[in-house]
Amino acid sequence: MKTIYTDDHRLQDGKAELIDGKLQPCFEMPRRADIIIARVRDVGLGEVIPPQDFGLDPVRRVHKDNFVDFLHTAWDRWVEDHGAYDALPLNWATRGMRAIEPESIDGKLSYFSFDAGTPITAGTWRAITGSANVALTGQKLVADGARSAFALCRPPGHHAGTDFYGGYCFFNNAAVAAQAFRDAGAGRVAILDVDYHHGNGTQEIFYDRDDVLTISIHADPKQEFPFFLGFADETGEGRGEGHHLNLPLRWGSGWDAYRPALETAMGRIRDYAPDALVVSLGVDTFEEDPISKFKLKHDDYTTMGAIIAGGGLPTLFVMEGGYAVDALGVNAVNVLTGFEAAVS
Ligand code: 6XA
Ligand code: ZN
Repeated sequence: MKTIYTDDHRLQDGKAELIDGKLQPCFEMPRRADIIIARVRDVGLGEVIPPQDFGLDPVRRVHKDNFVDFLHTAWDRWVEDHGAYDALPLNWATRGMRAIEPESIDGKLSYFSFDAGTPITAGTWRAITGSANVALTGQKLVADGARSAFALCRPPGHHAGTDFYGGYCFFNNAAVAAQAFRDAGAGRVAILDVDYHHGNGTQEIFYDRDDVLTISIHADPKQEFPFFLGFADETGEGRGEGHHLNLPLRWGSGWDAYRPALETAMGRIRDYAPDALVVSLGVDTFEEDPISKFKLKHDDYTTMGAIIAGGGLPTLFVMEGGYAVDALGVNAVNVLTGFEAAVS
């Protein structure tokens, strides 16, 4: 399996996120991808290639123009007003307020974000366009006939919606890739999100569509971030009705609870019979993850890869979360080697 990777991810190097009532060093740090690419090379997973530049058109297929333009200009506008320190929002429009896009940069940060954990930095734009290109390059490999590819995206993407960012995510790399599959002729595409957190952005982007099935296995939103989406009764709307599946699990869940959910997800994917599968690959389900409360172990990721391979589909893996940094390479690459061992 080929891996698509660029050092440009290091340009997203936020100083601090608001978490647990404190401004703390960002969990979503460059070392995450450095550890994963080192493991890819150590195990000899396959060739590591740089991304091609696809421009912004494929990004604009799933994100609104005003959102893309905001991300493009946010850093410069922030620096004009506040100086060269990472940009974080201060407040949000809640019930009873009006979500009208403000003119000032502070207001725009509030309008387009949903948390205070996702700093916009000097290098954010180059990192997020690089990350989207990593996903698109992987998509092209698979569309051109590869059985699988690993898009080592960083920053991650699954929390980003048509016009919002948060949860360390700016552009929804998996959604951009899924749309690119459709635009390259795939009739139906499935997205399986195995990150610990609900893929709220991915769901929002495709919620009224029947050409992209989205499935997310995640911590129950009654307990866990992002809190306000990912409940089991969300099944899609309009044409999308029945094309979205949420499988929330309680804090403390281990492989015994996870495996049946994954089997259910794969069963639904089989019934849908898509032309391609995009896997939002988060490994923050690991027992030692510092911000999560599932209990998966190293070997469970190998089994996960084998189960996903059982779908028999052209498969693009897109990196999402995972913060037990030293174990990240082993866990992420275990999914990929588990997948490869099961297909060959
Ligand atoms: C709150 C938690 C952000 C979760 C990011 C993540 N700062 N999403 O891993 O999948
Ligand atoms: Zn996550």
